[in-house]
Amino acid sequence: MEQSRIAHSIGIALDRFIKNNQGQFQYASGELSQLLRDIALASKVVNREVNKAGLIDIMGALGSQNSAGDDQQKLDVLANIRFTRALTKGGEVCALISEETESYVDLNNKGKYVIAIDPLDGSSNIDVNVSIGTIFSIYRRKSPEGTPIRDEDILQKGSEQVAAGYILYGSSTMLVYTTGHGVNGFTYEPTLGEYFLSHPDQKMPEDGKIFSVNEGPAASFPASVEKYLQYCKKDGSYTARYIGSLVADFHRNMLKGGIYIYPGTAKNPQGKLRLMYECNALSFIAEQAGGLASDGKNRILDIQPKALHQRTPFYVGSKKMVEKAKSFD
Ligand code: P6P
Repeated sequence: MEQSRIAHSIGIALDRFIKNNQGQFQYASGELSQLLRDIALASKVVNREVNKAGLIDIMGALGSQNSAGDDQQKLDVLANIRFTRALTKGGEVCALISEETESYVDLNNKGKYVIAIDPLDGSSNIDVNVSIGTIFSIYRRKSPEGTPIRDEDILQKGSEQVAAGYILYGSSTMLVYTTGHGVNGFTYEPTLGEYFLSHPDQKMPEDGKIFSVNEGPAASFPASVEKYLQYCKKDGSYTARYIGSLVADFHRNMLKGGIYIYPGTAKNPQGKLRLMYECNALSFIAEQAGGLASDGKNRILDIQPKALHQRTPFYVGSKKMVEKAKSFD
């Protein structure tokens, strides 16, 4: 019997992949490797805690609120601690922007990078065993190393990202990231404690038939969104899929084609999702995979942030679907 049929090859390990491709990264080679290694390490710890959440007392709300007044789940806070610790130890990060903290956290003013992170997005789904995710953006600081952090380091446009990614804690755990040279997906093998390349050079289908929208508040959607949804429904060949966990909905649309829309509503006129640590990262990945990301009018990556936790309407997914959705006014 052919040996390959006995021992099927597994993809290249994340560490090796980062090293093999660090030449593409425009800054000092070892820095990105260290940053991504720190994030991958923290994600392995979070993955372990997410997977046993039903067995130990870390489910449910903590009884506190985050900067936006959202109820913090115990795992939100735990994940924030894990990522903050890993990035502090790595020494490469000067400032950390997190959904879980009001202001940015000053980690090490000799660090050259700024990270914006949603440590555990969709955490209200933990108790019902639905997939959740981590979303991160990596920026290069603008101010000189060793000097105090400035607003120009923190409030950078999404187009300034040097890397971005997400971890999906789903039926399997995946880390998907880009450094501006395409998108690659890695699947975690818990028995080996390693991520292995499973989705090389991911491309988002140019068109699709899946729309991901919570139509509960549809009565207060902008007319353009209503018209687009009517267009899809009238066609009869579309499917509505909404997991209620951004990373899971985004990842499915990456693989199958689709559009995710979180528009402005009466309750959230600027939409619910955050520009700095949800939309920018997924927009960078979407564009690198051939998709589009818009606020309904403008390219997400061109938006100049004015506040850490600012929200934006979010249309992201297959190029032709986003273009069609934007064509309605
Ligand atoms: P709604 C989770 O709270 C989240 O930030 C995203 O993961 C998800 O897509 C969205 O909000 C769900 O919001 O209003 O549909 O429950």
